[in-house]
Amino acid sequence: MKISNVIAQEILDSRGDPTVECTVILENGIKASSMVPSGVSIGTYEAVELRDGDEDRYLGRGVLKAVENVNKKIASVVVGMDVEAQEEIDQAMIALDGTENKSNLGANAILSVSMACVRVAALSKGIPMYEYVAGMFGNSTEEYEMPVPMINVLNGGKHAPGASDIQEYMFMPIGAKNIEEAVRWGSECFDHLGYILKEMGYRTTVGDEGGYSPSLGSNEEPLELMVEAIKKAGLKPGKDISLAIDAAANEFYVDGKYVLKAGGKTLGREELCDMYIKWTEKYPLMLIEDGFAEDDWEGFKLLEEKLGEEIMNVGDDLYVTNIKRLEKGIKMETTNSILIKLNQIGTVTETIGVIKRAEEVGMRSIVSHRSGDTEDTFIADFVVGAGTGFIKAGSMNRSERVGKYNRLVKIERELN
Ligand code: 2PG
Ligand code: MG
Repeated sequence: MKISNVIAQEILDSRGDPTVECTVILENGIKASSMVPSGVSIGTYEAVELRDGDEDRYLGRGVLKAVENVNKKIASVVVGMDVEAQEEIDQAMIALDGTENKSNLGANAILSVSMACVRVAALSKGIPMYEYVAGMFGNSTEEYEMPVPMINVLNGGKHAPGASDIQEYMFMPIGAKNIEEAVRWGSECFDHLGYILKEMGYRTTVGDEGGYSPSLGSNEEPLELMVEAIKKAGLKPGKDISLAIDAAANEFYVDGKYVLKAGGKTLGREELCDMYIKWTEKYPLMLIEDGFAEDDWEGFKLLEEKLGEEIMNVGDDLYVTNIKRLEKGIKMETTNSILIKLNQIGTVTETIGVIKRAEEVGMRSIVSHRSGDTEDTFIADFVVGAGTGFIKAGSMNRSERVGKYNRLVKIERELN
């Protein structure tokens, strides 16, 4: 079915910052929309999110230029194209942009169209989006793998200034029999963690991704409290629920050193690695994301050599869902896993390419939200269709996070 129009508009994300929503309309009259998320701990090598820079509106964070780029420039090339020709559509937008990092049209402009095409194509075919995505990957549409969620219950770093240096502490309900149970366990443990913090006299206000943001004065204590919360919920740490962190170490990397405010330590690459090793020995920590800064390939490699057999060593800002950076990581054997964010690269086609390449070499992919997200549940359907087995979608709190979990539970029920 041919695209008859694409219309973008400026809306707000979960931080109240402007972002792009695009509606794609087909010749049969069917239409669907998608909303682009936005990060705050952004990797240097991410595709460019176009902002107006006009200080009179939203402190310069408006996206009217990106909106106009969709409505005028992108519309002029994609209108008339077959909506199922995702690769052609994405390639046409990449060519129109003409830059390496999509700084001309904006990755936010391009991705809004790319995502909306997927959604409207599925709708037009009368199938669920996850099934359509499975088809794009060449995956089975008979059997689906539901993902293990990474539930971010303690926020720090740029997502909660004043809390821990480590940006995210997550529950991974690896022992749950299905996504419904995983979500229930996550919610129960999140509540228990809240009661524990309250009893200790800490604040239980939440950060950008819906996790608590206490000032504990230590980066290790959160792990201890999480284990306690798992036990309080009547579950077994390491068997039912394991732990994960996203250090987002870029954010505390200063002049070649890792500067941890909580605890007042400045660590070199080896010392930081030793800290992670110690944590994996003491706690059921099964995943470390961005343990090192985005250009500290040697740091990731060191962790991979020491712990690659035991834990998921994940690159996020390291790879920025970019095939070139992934290839470098594959060559260097830097990590065993990669975080996937559609807006880091800017098209669905390129995202699929990165996931497929990772799969080829036995690396695991985790489909992820951004800290500034929206009510769009695109990644829930996307991860089920992609079948990567892992999703990172925030806490059991704040609707832009819980919405993704609700959608996953509904998909599971539908499949059963
Ligand atoms: C991350 C993300 C999402 P942000 O670092 O993994 O949790 O944060 O969207 O701010 O980059
Ligand atoms: Mg990250």
